[in-house]
Amino acid sequence: MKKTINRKIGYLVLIIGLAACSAKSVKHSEDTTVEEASIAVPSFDADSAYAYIERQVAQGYRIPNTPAHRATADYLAAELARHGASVEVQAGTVTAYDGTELSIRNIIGSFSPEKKNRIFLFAHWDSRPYADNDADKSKHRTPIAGADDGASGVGVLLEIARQIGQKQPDAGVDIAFFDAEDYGAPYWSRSTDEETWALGSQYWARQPHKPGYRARFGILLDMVGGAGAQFRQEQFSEYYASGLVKQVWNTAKRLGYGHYFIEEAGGYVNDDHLYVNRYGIPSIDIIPCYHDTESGFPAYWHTVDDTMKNIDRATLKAVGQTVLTVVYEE
Ligand code: AHN
Ligand code: ZN
Repeated sequence: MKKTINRKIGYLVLIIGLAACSAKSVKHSEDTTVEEASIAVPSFDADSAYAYIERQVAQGYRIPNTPAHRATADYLAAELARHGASVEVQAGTVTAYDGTELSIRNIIGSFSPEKKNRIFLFAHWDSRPYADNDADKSKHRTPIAGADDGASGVGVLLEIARQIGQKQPDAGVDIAFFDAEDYGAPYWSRSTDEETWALGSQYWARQPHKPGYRARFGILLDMVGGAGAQFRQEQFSEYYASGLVKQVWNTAKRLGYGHYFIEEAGGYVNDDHLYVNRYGIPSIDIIPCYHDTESGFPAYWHTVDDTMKNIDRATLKAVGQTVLTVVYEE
């Protein structure tokens, strides 16, 4: 009996081993067995990502022109550098929907900057100054903690940076934390101008951190930590980078995360990836999309309930392991 079980486990290990190598061995059929072993994908540590999210939320509201915002920028730049990235902090001024001049910082960490084959990973790091989707109208001018909306994408990318620091993938990777994504016009401003959102990535697209910067593709992580999140296929992503949408959703399915990455169309979301796409890097947005909430986003979106209590390590693992796998298989 025991022998049978052992043999079964043995076969299981063999099958998993073959499955793990199959993608790469097709692409590089001339590679030796030794080189194939080097493509093993690191294990994404969801506890680490969770701690990175907690750390950002503990810093306070990451709203441009505030001390907590400046302190967070310093922390994020230092953390990328600690993991071995060459860091550029792009400081600038943009004009908000109400005419306020915002001091912003886009933070970009580059791994293996000499490599031509590059992947661009990004998230916004600011948090919204208004809980203008809260059921309680008296909260609409209160800032949100932005545990999911902002901090989650950055937390996953910091953990990916930590993994890359320990073991370089074949591709060069650039990780950008964009500022002022979430300072868009609230309803009381009477502006419906979509361009009041994503000010940091718009700034970067006009003036990239390196002139003529190129990457093969980009992946945006936005609100990737909510318990039971469902990532449907966002439609600007489908328009600009349908092959990458398939690659990411197939990778998730292969890893057993098909219940997070649903193969259905989501809505069109005006987000940082739109400006990276217009700049010329085909990019997708991993973002929850629902048909049963008014906003199409999770119920706590832009409310005072966007706190750590919604953040689930299992979701962070699903997203982090999927993106890490895509990165290491390129
Ligand atoms: C708008 O609501 C216009 N865009 C959604 C992008 C977003 C906001 N992501 C996080 N917060
Ligand atoms: Zn937001």
